[in-house]
Amino acid sequence: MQNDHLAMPDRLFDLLTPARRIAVLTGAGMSAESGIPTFRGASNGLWSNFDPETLATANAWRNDKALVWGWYQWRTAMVEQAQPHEGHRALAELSALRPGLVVVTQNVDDLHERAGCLDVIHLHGSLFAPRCFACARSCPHQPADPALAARPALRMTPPVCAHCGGFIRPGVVWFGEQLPKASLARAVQVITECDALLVIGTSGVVHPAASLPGLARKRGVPVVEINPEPTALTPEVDLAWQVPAGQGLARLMCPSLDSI
Ligand code: BJW
Ligand code: ZN
Repeated sequence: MQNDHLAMPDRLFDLLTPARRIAVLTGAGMSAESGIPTFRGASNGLWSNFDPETLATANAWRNDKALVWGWYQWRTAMVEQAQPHEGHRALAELSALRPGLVVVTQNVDDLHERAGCLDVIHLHGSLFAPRCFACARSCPHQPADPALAARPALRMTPPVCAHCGGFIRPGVVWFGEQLPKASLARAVQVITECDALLVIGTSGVVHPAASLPGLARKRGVPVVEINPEPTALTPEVDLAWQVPAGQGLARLMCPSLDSI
């Protein structure tokens, strides 16, 4: 057998097989193999190269809208040019086999949906749901200029709201902001009722999302982590499979790859 560290642990199969309702919590690492940077990666993580205080808070927006809007347009352009990877597709296949499967994601991209996952809860909003900072009305998403994907620091004036003339902001959840109430409530319900929880590609340091696996653990429900690195959640999970999401999930859906 090649690549032994990628081989699926038998225990993972044993934990997932009897589970009727599988919940999946994903973070930035889920999209890493699609070329989307994570936040806390040591060299190319967004927070290693950009300051969250000046880009991902309501105060940052009040101080310099053009800086913030331009940075999010860069990230939107990157996501629009990215494609879901084999791990996104494997989760969508699993959800077709287990229709109760729900993906709870912290990601603001749409790669789960584009891979075919039908039930996705976005805890931290979406790059594709801009809204007015003043009146909160949603505004239609305009695709970003593809050339922006190569230009992270371009300042851009945000569009204005057709209803009140206020500035349109990215539809994401910044530090210090409340998560969308309905999304968080449903995520809590899904994770409280699941029979198994997969936690994929999150460092587990941002709350309240990082508290969700504890709800499953409290009920004795198996929690499996898929992440090439140990995280803040690793000590609390039943099984930590240290593989990249794409490779791991592809093996989960096609265990015969282990014998290649
Ligand atoms: C791979 C891989 C591969 C790599 N395969 N894996 C309790 C305690 C302490 C603090 C708080 C608390 N409760 C609330 C707070 C404050 C704060 C917080 O948590 N701060 C901590 C950082 C200390 N939380 C908030 O402010 C939240 N709001 C809130 O609590 O409001 C309360 C309130 C109530 C009433 C009124 C008002 C307010 C909001 C949090 C919003 C987070 N926003 C961001 C930005 C979103 C927009 C954007 O995209 O720009 O969300 S921050 C950033 O972190 C982003 C992510 O969703 C989030 C989580 O990061 P994630 O996904 O875990 O990524 P990384 O980079 O950290 O980890 C990647 C992982 O992938 C690593 O483990 C790698 O190993 C792994 N990996 N390659 C699999 N191929
Ligand atoms: Zn408005």
